Amino acid sequence: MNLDRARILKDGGDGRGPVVYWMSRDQRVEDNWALASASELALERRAPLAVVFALEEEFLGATIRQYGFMLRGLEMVESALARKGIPFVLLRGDPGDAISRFAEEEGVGTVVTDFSPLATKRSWTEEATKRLDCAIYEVDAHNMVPCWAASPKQEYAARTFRPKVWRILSTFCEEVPALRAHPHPWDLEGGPDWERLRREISVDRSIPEVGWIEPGEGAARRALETFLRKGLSAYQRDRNDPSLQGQSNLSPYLHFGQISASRVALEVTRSGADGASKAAFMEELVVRRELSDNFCFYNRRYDSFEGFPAWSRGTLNDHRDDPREHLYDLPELEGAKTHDRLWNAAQREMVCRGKMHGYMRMYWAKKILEWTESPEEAMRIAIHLNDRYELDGRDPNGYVGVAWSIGGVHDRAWGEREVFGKVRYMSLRGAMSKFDVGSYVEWAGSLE
Ligand code: FAD
Ligand code: FO1
Repeated sequence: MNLDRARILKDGGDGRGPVVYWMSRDQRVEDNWALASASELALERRAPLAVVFALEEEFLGATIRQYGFMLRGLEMVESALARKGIPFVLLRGDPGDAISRFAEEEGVGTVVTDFSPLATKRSWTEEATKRLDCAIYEVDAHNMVPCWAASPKQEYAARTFRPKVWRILSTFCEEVPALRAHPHPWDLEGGPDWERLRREISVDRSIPEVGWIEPGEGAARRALETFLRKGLSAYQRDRNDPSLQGQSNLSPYLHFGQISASRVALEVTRSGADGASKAAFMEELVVRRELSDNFCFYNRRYDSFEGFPAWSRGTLNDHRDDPREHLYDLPELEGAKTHDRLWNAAQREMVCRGKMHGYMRMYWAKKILEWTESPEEAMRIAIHLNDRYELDGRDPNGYVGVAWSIGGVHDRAWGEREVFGKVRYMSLRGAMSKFDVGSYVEWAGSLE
């Protein structure tokens, strides 16, 4: 592994004792640099190895829809690890605290964890780092180019980030070695009773799980294969048409780390699909996705008005008191009760399927700015709904997508108009000129 992929958070103890991979963002066994490095360290030291997941039952507005998807995926992680002789432990409670206690009780020698730029995971990791006596390493197992190596600062736009990432991408794109069976046993208490856990956890159950997408590492690989076979060649043409199924649907898997972005990139590059479509897909997967991590890593206000660039704060302030033709509150928006049938259809798609089409996400968030009292209120509502309903929500891509739509993050100034100021506007008429709005609305109306 390229050593820039890992950071030492704390050097501590004599290194003796079992090795733990504290899994959080990268919930998979294959293609996982954090797990691979924990395994290599444990083999080198002839020490036992375990994977520990700390379950926090109130994570950024997630409901049983997302917890169900995640826990079913983790159940498969446990089985795959068992085949390699590696125990999987699920702890409950505040993750920073739970990991520290576990490490102390079990005499752990080293903890390896994965990386997320979001405040919640950062605070868990800080807490654990403060309390642990042993060493703790952080491995960016999510990004193709580790976030800290891609750029040392917040980037203005895709155009400034793109050349930096592409320049060093090849130095990080190696195959992760297949996980080896672990010969040093660790007799830990058996894994959870999954059925019972799903019944028992105290999470919001008002938003149901969805049936159209199967969770887990195996399902993620099958979804990728299907996309390579049937979708990729038309990606360039169809991806921005919500009345077609032109996207890969990989975002729920990528969000929960059930598939690695590097694996997706590798298979896309190797495929014989149309070159323009491959390039368009790689731009989203490599540049746009990793740019979101860059923003959240270097901008602590990634989910608020204060995180917007100065030009957009200025222009939105200038238009703060502009009259709004329509004003809706959260229940009206949540219930898809606006005057705009296209917006209502997108809201229904998210509520019923847990995944809104990418083109509609931009339109949806921009209309929330247009129809609420302030950009702060628009941010709050858009993030609340995105995190509550989307399978792939609670993700840097979500915070940046909302901030791009409402606050011009990574975008440029456009012609000035009411409410939006110089932030890019999107209209129903524009949508109607791009795709068959009627067919999308009809389809969304048929969803249950
Ligand atoms: P595909 O088009 O098949 O793309 C493949 C992958 O590329 C995606 O899975 C994603 O990882 C990446 N990607 C594609 N578009 C973008 C983009 N605009 N920015 C960053 N990465 C991208 N994405 C999320 O993963 N989670 C979210 O919560 C989320 N919320 C969004 C909210 C708004 C308001 C907006 C404008 C965008 C949001 N996006 C979010 C980005 C994008 O819409 C989704 O990643 C995409 O629609 C997911 O579907 P897919 O996997 O089928 O995409
Ligand atoms: N990670 C954890 O370590 N523990 C959790 O309990 C947990 C819950 C969770 C619920 C919804 C969701 O979308 C993600 C969740 N994650 C959890 C994963 C993770 O921390 C995030 O994906 C990253 O922080 C996003 O960058």
